[in-house]
Amino acid sequence: MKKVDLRQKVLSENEKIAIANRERFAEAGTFVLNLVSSPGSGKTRLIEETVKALKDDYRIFVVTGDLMTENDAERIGRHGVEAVQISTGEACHLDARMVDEKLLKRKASAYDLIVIENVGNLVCPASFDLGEDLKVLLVAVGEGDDKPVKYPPMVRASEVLVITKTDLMPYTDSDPDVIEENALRIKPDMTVFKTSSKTGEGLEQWIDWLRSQLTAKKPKPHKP
Ligand SMILES: Nc1nc2c(ncn2[C@@H]2O[C@H](COP(=O)(O)OP(=O)(O)O)[C@@H](O)[C@H]2O)c(=O)[nH]1
Ligand SMILES: [Mg+2]
Repeated sequence: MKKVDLRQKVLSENEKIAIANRERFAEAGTFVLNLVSSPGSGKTRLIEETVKALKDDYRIFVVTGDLMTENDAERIGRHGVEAVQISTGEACHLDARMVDEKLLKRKASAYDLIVIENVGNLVCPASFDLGEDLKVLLVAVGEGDDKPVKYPPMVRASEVLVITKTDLMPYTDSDPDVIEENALRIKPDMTVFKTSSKTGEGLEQWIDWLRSQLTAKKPKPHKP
C-alpha cells in the first residue's frame, strides 16, 4: 500500500502561499518581520516600543496571533497604528494563508513595515514560512538560558535573536551572555540584540538596525 505523507502536502501548500506573499512584499518594497518566542517573552511589548519609535517615519501594519482574545492588537492599536488580531483557535502557529487573508483587503504597498507576532510557542512556528523577510526570535532573561539549545529548529529558522527583559538580570540567575552563546552555538551568524522594553536599554541599536533594513528594502518610504 502506498503511504501518503499528509504533513509534506500541508507544508507545500503553505510554501506556495508563502512564496506568493513574499513576491507581493518584494514588489511593494514592504519589509516584513515574523516575531517568534515562548508566551510572555515580550513580543507585544517590543512591538509597542518599535511602533512608538518608527510610526512617524514609516507606515506600519501589525498582525498579532494568539489562540484567543484581541488583547495584543488592542495594545498595539493604542499607539495609533493599524493592528489586527488572528485568533487561531487551537492552532499553535500562524500560517501563510492566515497572513494572506488578513492582507487581502489591505494592499501590501500601503505599508513600509509589517510586523507579524506569531503564536507564543518555540516549536510549530519554525516550520511555517509566512513570506517574511526575517524571523526574529525573542528569549527573555529568566525564561531559561538553555532555551536556544533545547529548541534548535527555531534558532536555525531565525536570522535575529533579541534577548529581552535585561532589566530583570539582578533578580534572576539568568545571564544574557549565556543565552547568546547558546544561540550562536546553533547558528553562529545570528544578529543579536539585548534589550529592555522597560528601561529602554538596547532599543536604540534594535531600532537603528531596523531602519537600515527598511532603507535597504525601500530607499524612499512614503511618510505616513
Ligand atoms: N521587566 C520587564 N517586563 C517586560 C519586558 N518586556 C515585556 N515585559 C512584560 O512581560 C509580560 C509579557 O510581555 P508580552 O509583551 O505580553 O509578551 P508576549 O506574550 O511575548 O507578547 C508583560 O507583563 C510585559 O509588560 C521588559 O523588557 N522588562
Ligand atoms: Mg503577545
